[in-house]
Amino acid sequence: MGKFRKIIHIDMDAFYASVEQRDNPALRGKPVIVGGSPETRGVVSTASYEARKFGVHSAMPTVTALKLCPQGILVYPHFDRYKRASEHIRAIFHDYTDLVEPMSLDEAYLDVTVNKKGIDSATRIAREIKARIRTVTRLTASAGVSYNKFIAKVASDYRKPDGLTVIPPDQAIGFIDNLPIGKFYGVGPATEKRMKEHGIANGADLRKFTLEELREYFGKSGEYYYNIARGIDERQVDPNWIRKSISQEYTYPKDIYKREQIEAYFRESAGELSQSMEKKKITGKTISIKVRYANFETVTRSHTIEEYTRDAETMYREAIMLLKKTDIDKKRVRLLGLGMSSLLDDEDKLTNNI
Ligand code: TTP
Ligand code: MG
Repeated sequence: MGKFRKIIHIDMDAFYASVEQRDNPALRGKPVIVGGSPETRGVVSTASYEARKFGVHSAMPTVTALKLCPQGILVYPHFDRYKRASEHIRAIFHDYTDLVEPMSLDEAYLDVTVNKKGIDSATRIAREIKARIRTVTRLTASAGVSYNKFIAKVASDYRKPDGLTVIPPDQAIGFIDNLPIGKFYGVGPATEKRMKEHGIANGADLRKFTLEELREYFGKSGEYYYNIARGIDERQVDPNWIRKSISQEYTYPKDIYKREQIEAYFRESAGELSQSMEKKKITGKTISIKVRYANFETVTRSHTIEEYTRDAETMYREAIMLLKKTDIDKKRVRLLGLGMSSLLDDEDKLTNNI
């Protein structure tokens, strides 16, 4: 066995929309928008590739999507169908290895370094899996093959739909160097903006910064960015991994003290966290805030509410209440953070009818 692991990342193409097109031939080749009703401020879950050409994308309000693409066909989600397709693809993965870490209904990491079929080539396994997914579900998937999770994930997104991208260890740095920073897994729109402020447009730019600099700019994520710029990601494929919390934080270039500035942070952050939870299909009951004062003293405050939620307004309101239990009126602040825990998967909600 070589010294490198063999990791595959599989991600279904326009998943919900493809299931809808599969099950209703009248939708094939058409701009399909899967999402909630515009009347109830619903958002887009996903859109078919035909609809994406108009700029429609996940998490966008359905109202906006229908303005961009008036001929778009709005379909309400059929979670039972997505769940069934998901069970089918997971069964296929387990024919090759039990080291499967599902990230959502349509996405998983596989470690096939050692596999049940004794196949040496991870590329061949990826090809077989894609073919079997197509036969069993009549849907297409894209796959990335590499020696760690980060590169496999980015590779699966590289050529969509129906893509297969293989990045061997000796090509990793070249691949990362040319990768736009917004495509890095773990770099959302807010981080992308800040990266660009530091002159970081791609992987090559990111690698110019020291660990200390990246820690200073991005807090605890700094080390992650430092490593991935070098093609290093030791995270294991863990079949038992369950998310226990979700959070984000921001270190200010200069300490802040104005209440409006602090409230503005929580307003924006609640919106981003809400989107991120929508994407991950989770809700939570415990809202936490984190405040680091200029002297590095750090406090966290949390409150558990009655109902599971990912509503931005609710999280914002709770955060503002929690601020009363801090010294923001007396001390300058260098970092703010917002998080949710006591999480629930929409899938559980679905099956348990909570
Ligand atoms: P993704 O894999 O992110 O998107 P996708 O499969 O629709 O398209 P792509 O070809 O780019 O992979 O998400 C999988 C499914 O999860 C998606 O079909 C619908 C759902 N989802 C939401 O409900 N809300 C969201 O914000 C996102 C991103 C996904
Ligand atoms: Mg997908």
